[in-house]
Amino acid sequence: MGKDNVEIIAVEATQANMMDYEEASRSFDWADVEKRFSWHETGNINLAYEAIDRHAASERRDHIALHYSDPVRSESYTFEQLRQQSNRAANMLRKLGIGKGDRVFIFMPRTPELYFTLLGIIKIGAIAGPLFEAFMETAVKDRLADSGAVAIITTPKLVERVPSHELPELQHVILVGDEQDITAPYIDFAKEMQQASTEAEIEWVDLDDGLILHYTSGSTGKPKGVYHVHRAMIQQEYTGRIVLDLQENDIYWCTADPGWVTGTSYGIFAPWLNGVTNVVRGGRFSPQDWYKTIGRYQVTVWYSAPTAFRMLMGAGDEVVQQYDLSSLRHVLSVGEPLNPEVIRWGYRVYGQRIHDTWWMTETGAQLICNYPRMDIRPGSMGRPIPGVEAAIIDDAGNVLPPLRMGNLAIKTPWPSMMYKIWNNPAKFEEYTRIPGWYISGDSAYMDEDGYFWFQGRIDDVINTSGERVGPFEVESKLVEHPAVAEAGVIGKPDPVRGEVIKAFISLREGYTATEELKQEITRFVKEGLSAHAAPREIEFKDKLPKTRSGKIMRRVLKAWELELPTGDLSTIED
Ligand code: 6R9
Repeated sequence: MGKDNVEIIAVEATQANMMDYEEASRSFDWADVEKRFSWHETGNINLAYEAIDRHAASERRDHIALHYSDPVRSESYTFEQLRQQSNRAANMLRKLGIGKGDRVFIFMPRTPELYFTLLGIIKIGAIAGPLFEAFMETAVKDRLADSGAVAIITTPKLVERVPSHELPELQHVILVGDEQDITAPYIDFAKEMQQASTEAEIEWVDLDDGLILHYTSGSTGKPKGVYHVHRAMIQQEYTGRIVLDLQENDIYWCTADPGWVTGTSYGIFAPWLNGVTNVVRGGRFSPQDWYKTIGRYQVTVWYSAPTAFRMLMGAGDEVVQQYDLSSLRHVLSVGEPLNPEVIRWGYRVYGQRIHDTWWMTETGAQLICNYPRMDIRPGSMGRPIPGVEAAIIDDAGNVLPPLRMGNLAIKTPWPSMMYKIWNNPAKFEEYTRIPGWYISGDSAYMDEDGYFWFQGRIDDVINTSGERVGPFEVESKLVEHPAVAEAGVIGKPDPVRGEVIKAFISLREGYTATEELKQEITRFVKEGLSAHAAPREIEFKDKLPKTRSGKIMRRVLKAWELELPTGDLSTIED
């Protein structure tokens, strides 16, 4: 069977594979996974201990835990070295009086210091809040204010975007950078780390104690703080084994930034809970550097996102041939629909099936996946992993038969499910409004063999390059601009980014629609919120379609954009 024939991926299904899956699902018990953790014996619970210290106390002590590189730095750390560095970070934070349950944010580029700090936060039982380096002032402020963060670790450059004077609860600002750039009241990370002991007591916690807060976007309101607890480690370890297929000598590379849940659950926790070497690459995306990274470290398992694969595909087959990718044995994707075209391309040029996985910030770990021994149906997200039950349900909570489209729902609970939304119990209830089910907000259908097929978001959340952007957050920023009267923001389909942000804007009296004004407004969002939230396209309108209650009807804007029928307009203003 030649690899040029793409349909092989879909028709390789054998009865044996199917039975393997059925069998695993039948005999599955989360209690068996729990037995793999040291707390099962000792009763002492802390994710950072399981991820680092446990290995440092074993024969894997001197095994490489982290290979880090960016255009200027290149460093490697063993599990024992990570144990020591994260202890230093824990001591540094404790010295400031930070402890269990405190929210501590990290706002810096991907460097080893980020990883030491995140582990240190977890070791003292505090709650880590990772932020994308790309966030501008409003985005940073909203998240710190909502969470009541007491400390932030950032850099001399990025600290300009931390409005301390508007954040009364923020007591400590720690800077990672050159000493001469750091003056009081800022704390010098390097100096504190150097003085701190490499030994630290770990704060033992309960499985339901706070671990991490990931802010993510919904269709209304400000971004919400998705609160995860230490229990999540059970599913992160498990999916690391059965979905990522991590084995003792693997060299694993997850390309995600820890500002995104993929960059923590699978860029930190899953590999280290499994004691596996983790590759982190700082700096910007470039096909050449990415392929070089695979060759240089001999990466075996690679987890990335559709946008990245599409950009790699765009860079062409010739580039691939210039690098050694022969070490790869398992490739996975998450974040948005993985185009069949990309799967075919990956199979042809990498000789690898790209395994799609579906999950969300709120779910904490993978739920519906193509795992190693499963046959891939290009375009499908895969099947629920053993231990997880998924269904398509209607709005009343009835389970729909195969091939009917509806709400993608997961039977509650599972170990890594979010514990709550910070400060916002009402939001949490929206997800669990149907008893026994978690409503994802995605629509999908299931085929007759139990494969799930993603159809879209039920709400207006935009997915651009795999990042969730709430239209409301962008609209709010847009109307802050003096020229903007009203703004409606939608995701417009895009071949590379999945969706791009398009803004419909009505102008205030006295402003004229010009190309310069478009550019100025775009810059305004870029500098005020973040580059990825800035509209790629702006269209000026005299008036925007609104409901009687004054809500901008994004669905109508979308219909305009796609030249589709506008549907039921009974609630439109006039
Ligand atoms: C991990 C992560 C979650 C939303 C989710 C869905 C979309 C994620 C997908 C996918 C199609 C996949 N999504 N994986 N859509 N196929 N394999 O991405 O978390 O940033 O919270 O996004 O992303 O719409 O609801 P998050």
